[in-house]
Amino acid sequence: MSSLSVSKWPGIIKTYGDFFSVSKKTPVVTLQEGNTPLIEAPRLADWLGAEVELYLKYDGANPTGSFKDRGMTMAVSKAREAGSEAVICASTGNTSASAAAFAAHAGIRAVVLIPEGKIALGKLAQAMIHGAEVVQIDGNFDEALTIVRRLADEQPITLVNSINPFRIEGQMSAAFEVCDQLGGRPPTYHLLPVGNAGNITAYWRGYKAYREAGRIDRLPVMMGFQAAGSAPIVLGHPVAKPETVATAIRIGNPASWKFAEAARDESGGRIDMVTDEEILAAQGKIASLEGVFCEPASAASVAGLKRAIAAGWVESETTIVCTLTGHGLKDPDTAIANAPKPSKAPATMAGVCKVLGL
Ligand code: AN7
Repeated sequence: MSSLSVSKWPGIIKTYGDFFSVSKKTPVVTLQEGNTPLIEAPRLADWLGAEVELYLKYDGANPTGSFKDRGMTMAVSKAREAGSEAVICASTGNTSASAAAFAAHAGIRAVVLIPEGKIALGKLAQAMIHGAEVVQIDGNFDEALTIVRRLADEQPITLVNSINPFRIEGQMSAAFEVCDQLGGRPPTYHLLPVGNAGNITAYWRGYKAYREAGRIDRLPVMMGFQAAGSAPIVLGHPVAKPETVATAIRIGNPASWKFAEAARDESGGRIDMVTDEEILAAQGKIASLEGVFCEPASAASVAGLKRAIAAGWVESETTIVCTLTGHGLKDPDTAIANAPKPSKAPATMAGVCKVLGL
């Protein structure tokens, strides 16, 4: 028997390739993304006042700290297969961090357009250190996306936003993992944040593909949550100037709008919104009750669950999965601004004891 108790996880393409548009010829560019924790969260369920089996799918544990790596391994591998030497994206931060990392790993050029001033510090640091050409535009995500779509049409450069179908394919892997980790069944309800709406589209396609393949025998109810200041799907019209503390989902005209509505309608689910206050409260509770640090946008799933429970949209004695899409360290500024401040003490044991009430 080997003395090793762990094996090398080869990434999502090698693991779930049967479900993707890849062949033996596809040069797989992987950072061993996927295989992220599915963490039971009983203390959080108590806080929510729900008699349910609650799990957190912690996709912040991916190599660049967000779920985007699942789609990016596919997008960059397929770009390499097609002979592309450059990728481009617009991003609220995580897509650019992931594109920059995978492009670096593949040895190709990455160009990223980000909204000026509204990108979390960690994400900007990632795009910069991986050597992407970072352009901050004097506008928001939706405007950046319009520019890169046109650029990719006219220049020999591959668009790696979630309009790229390979991105959505790769992101289906999160649904596969959830089913596998639950022992071959889907949750009753799956909740997640919605920004450009690619991820809810991917999860729904993933669950349907897994049922078709006979790996599960039913489908979950999908629930997506936008931030109240950036809730075009809920309002039924684009939002010209989206605002929210959850900068990752500060998107006013989602590219996969129609697919998100299809996921909602086909699954008998909902797309609703949560306020910044609810998002930050949920982020704090996930961190302090379960030891899981996610970024504000991710907490929209748990804030959404709180709403759903209050509204009577979820039955008890069910299995619920909330996806935490990004790591909390992405946005340290928001965490520090909303958490209790450190106490100050003199550099003596007596001084420290006094502060601690010991
Ligand atoms: C942490 O990086 O759109 O609904 O440009 O970073 O699939 O867009 C990020 C989106 C949720 C929303 N949580 O997912 C980008 C970007 C986090 C995110 C979303 C994003 P989609």
